[in-house]
Amino acid sequence: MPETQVVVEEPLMRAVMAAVQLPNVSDREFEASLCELRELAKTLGYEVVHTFVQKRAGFDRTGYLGVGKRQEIASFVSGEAGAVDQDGVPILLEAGAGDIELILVDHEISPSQARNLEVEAGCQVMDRTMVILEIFHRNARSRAAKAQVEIARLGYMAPRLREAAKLAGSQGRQRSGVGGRGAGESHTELDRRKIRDRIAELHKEILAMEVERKTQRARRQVNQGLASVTLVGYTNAGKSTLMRALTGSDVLVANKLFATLDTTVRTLHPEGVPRVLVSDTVGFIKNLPHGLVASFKSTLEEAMDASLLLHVIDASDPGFERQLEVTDTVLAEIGADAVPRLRVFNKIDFVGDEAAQAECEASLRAAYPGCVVMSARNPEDVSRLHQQIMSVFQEELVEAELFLPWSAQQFRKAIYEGCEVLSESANEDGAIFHVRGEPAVVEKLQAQFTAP
Ligand SMILES: Nc1nc2c(ncn2[C@@H]2O[C@H](COP(=O)(O)OP(=O)(O)OP(=O)(O)O)[C@@H](O)[C@H]2O)c(=O)[nH]1
Ligand SMILES: [Mg+2]
Repeated sequence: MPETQVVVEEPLMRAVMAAVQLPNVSDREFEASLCELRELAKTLGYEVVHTFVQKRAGFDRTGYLGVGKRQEIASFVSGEAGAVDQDGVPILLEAGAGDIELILVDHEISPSQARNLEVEAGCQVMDRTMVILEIFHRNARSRAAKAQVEIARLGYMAPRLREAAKLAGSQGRQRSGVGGRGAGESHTELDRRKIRDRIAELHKEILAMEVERKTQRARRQVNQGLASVTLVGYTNAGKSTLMRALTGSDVLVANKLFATLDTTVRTLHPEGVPRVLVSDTVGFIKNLPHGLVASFKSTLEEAMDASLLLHVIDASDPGFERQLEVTDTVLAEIGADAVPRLRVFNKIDFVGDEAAQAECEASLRAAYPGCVVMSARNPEDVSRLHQQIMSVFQEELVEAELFLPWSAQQFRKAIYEGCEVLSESANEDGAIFHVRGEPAVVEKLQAQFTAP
């Protein structure tokens, strides 16, 4: 299937990853996390050419990794042979050393750890949180998403800028630490108050946008009844692809993490009764920075008004179970665990050969009763899901008789739009419709015509 977006491939910049494996983290979990960081780096335009790992009981307070590991990284970054470790033993250079632009750290580290690592290795350092914030920053399109990301970034940067300012005061001017890009010397002069003011200003902006959104939302509900579905799930699971397939819309699909940051609402297509709204939402990830959870909460909460959540899971990802748990946790955090949920295991076409797919499907069905196993790229699967969604809502429909006086014929259109009309007859005083529709919609129509 052709990709929906023309991606201009720029040459990737070279980066290394560094990670401490703590005792309570299994090898598998550790590997999965590194794999994900590699994908995050790629989304930012970096190729990871080497990974430095170290098992430790805790992070080194000075530089996250032990001093020996830091020296190893420093010589790899510089690409210069001849360096020696703390015991005077020459450090052997691995192939591909030198010309490294960035060190990625797979945890959130403190400003001073980042700075020390940066100074010793002679190269910019970005921790996992900063990487995610940077991706959100680049992908934010709407005014609301931009403001939310900026709040999260300021929250993250504030203590780091303070640290940089302190250092600049004591050692003269220096480059700022983690997140140094675009946040150079001038930022060290920004004091706390300025950041606080900016955050307050952004909050005000968001609040104003929320009021506007609520009005739109209320309008939508009045016009179209209440049936709505929200797609949620881990980043890159295929939510937007499903959204396109289910609604015939052209939302952005990309093999990148966090392609979607804004909630998009479209109508389920082909339309039926009731008319169902589908929302696409921002994806989740392990260790989603707290600032971001808070920022996106309002956007997500709106989506959580849905009557049904479709939790989309990438069945072809070896780490899908962990991803599923992360999504469940975030949903619980934002208070959405009470909303009925359908688990949709997507990308089954991407799970090995036919035999492997059948085996995977059987084990998923056994482990998650009632789940859907499908491929968003298979039109038959999509139409089956479409039917399943419709039947959830149709179960709640009621049949009723509506009497419309001849004097109120302007409501005809509303009846046909809001309900399925099973039959129509007429007498001297008006028309009688036998309809099937959502209880709320039928009730509202009834109230409108019978009102004196
Ligand atoms: N093979 C296969 N690929 C799929 C399927 N569904 C989606 N993809 C691909 O997976 C990638 C991610 O899809 P998106 O729809 O952008 O994922 P998303 O969940 O919206 O991701 P975020 O917006 O980043 O949270 C794209 O390259 C899609 O083409 C599927 O059923 N099978
Ligand atoms: Mg998306």
